[in-house]
Amino acid sequence: MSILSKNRFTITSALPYSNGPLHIGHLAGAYIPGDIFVRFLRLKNKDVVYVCGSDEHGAAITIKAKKEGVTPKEIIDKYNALIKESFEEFGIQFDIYHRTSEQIHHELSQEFFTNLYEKGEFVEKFSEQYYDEEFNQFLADRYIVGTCPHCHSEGAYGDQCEKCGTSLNPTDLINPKSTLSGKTPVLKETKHWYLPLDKYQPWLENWLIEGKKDVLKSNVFGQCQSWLKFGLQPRSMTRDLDWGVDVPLEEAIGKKLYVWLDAPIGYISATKQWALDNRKNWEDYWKTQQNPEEDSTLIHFIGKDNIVFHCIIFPAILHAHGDYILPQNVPANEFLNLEGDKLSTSRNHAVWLHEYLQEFPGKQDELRYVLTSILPETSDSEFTWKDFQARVNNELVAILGNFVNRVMVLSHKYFNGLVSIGSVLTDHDQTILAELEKFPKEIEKSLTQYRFREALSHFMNIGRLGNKYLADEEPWKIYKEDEERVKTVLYVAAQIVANLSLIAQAFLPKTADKLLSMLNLQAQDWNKVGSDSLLENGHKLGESQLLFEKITDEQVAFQLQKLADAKALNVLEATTVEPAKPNISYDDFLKMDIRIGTIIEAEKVAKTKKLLKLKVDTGIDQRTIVSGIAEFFSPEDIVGKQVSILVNLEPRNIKGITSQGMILMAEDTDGRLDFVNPKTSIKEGSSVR
Ligand code: B3M
Ligand code: ZN
Repeated sequence: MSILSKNRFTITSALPYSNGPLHIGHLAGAYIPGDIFVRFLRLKNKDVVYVCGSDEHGAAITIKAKKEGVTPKEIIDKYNALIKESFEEFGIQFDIYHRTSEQIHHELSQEFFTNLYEKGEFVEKFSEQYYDEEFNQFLADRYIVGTCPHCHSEGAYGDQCEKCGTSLNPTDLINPKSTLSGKTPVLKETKHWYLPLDKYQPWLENWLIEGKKDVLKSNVFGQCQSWLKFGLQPRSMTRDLDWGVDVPLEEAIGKKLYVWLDAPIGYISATKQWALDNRKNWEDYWKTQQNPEEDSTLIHFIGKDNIVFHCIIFPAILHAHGDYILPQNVPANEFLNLEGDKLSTSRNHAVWLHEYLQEFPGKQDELRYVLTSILPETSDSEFTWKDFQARVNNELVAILGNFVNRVMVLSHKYFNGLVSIGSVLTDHDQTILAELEKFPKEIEKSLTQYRFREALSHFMNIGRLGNKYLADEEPWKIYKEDEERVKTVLYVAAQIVANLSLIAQAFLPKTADKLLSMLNLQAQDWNKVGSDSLLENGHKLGESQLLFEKITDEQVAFQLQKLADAKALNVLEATTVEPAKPNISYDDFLKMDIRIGTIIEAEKVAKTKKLLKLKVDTGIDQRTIVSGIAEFFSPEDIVGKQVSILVNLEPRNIKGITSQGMILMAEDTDGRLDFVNPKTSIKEGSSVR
């Protein structure tokens, strides 16, 4: 059954963290698809609310604040404003762009927590959490990085590996490190409230795997399937953090809700605020209705790294709460790459929207068009500036712009902008109009299956149809001998332009406005699309306007240079030696007991890539030390080697092994390691000062 049999829709696009500006990857992931879909639904006269807002909690914000040396509040205010403006500029038509720092959101999030708490849904657990002893604080997921236990890539976060998408708990990480001090964190006991995802597994299997196998896109379904196959684990819904929504419990003073508990509730609180502002009832858009037929259809537009949260965790929360509708679909996109490399905020390898707006003023639709043409709908895709130029010049300018321009110019030149039917329609005219009539259905079909690239190419094919029609008829050649025929040709051509203007409302809002004003036509809904008489006989066209301009080679070169400069800066930064740390006293130095010892045994630590378990003769004793050097040294090569050892470092538990001390290593900026050791053999136990 087509989704269009439904009347009411609740559409969301992922709430961006307000810790940085937006880039093209954001647009291509969750916003352009969501916006096109919503525009289409509105053209179909559906009752739609489209919500979004800034995600202003979690470590993403506090880490950024720490980096910039300002308060989290300053960070969220700054980026919320910037992000909101970018969305407006690109015509992303949210009904509300809200913020999770608003009171109404805190209250609703706490209501969810309390509801689940009172029903006894949470499992309370004392657990050991990573704690940074240097910074005296518990470490939130994003403050811990390490090796992913699934794909073994480096730099996985405590809650998720961005390489393979697996959702993780911090203790799953191999060789965890605090991002605050760079040190290995210690485990310390704390109490938290867990959502028993394992308990909901059977329900999820039924609802998601059984119920949605023909609904979800294959990339989304595949991910869900593999998580469920792996087996869901309880997940803590609270955190030891100082920024976020307070846990509404006496005994949890100082703790906050997990950001992935409160963030999706942000969709609901945004709707609540919008309803208050617009005399609507928010429950119509979120609660189950007496008659299930009247339930709103909930659709989440997101990027692939958010799939687990929208397909598994949030639905489980809504289900546990009860009375709420569940997502009908989650058409997540894969990732967009840029010039052969992953988009990266930290490496500044990106096309920032606020910069694009300055460098290409008024050209929002050009970017919308190109991004829509290459959306990573089923697999990762690639943006290059050359391709951007080619698509703008060869498609927007040469096909759409050229066709519209010829119709406008000729109509004004020959008939003063009057559209009139002239003589009778020929067979050719009839065929063209019949073809025109087929497009809306095709586009509708693509859009309802979230195939936006395909939908856009149908749209452009209407422009191609128009151009071919003019090329076949050559009205400029027959004007002298058969003016009436030229009238008819331009009448047919103008109907094609009129159709383009209505369909453009879904994809290219600025272009649609220009076209409508050029045609002197009112905006109209999707029922009118496909019609062969959008412009009446005798209609007067408006003024012609420039639709698109060519992107020049200089513009492309400038953008490529910008990316190259960013890359060069990164290389420079990466090879720059770290500045010295603050001075310490001589006494501080003397606290470290460093000795020369000899490695007498060495073996790999099972299931890790980096760790070796060493037995070392320190002169004082023979002890076990776990060292992260396996990528550079094999066990057989280092037995018998003399090394420097910090012998009075507190013992630490690494992968279930008690490590008593640390082997001192030299590490260069590329992360290469070597021992700090004497040139000649020195007696074990000799001290290093
Ligand atoms: N802020 C994560 C992200 O931008 C997060 C999305 C929340 S959606 C409820 O990837
Ligand atoms: Zn991984």
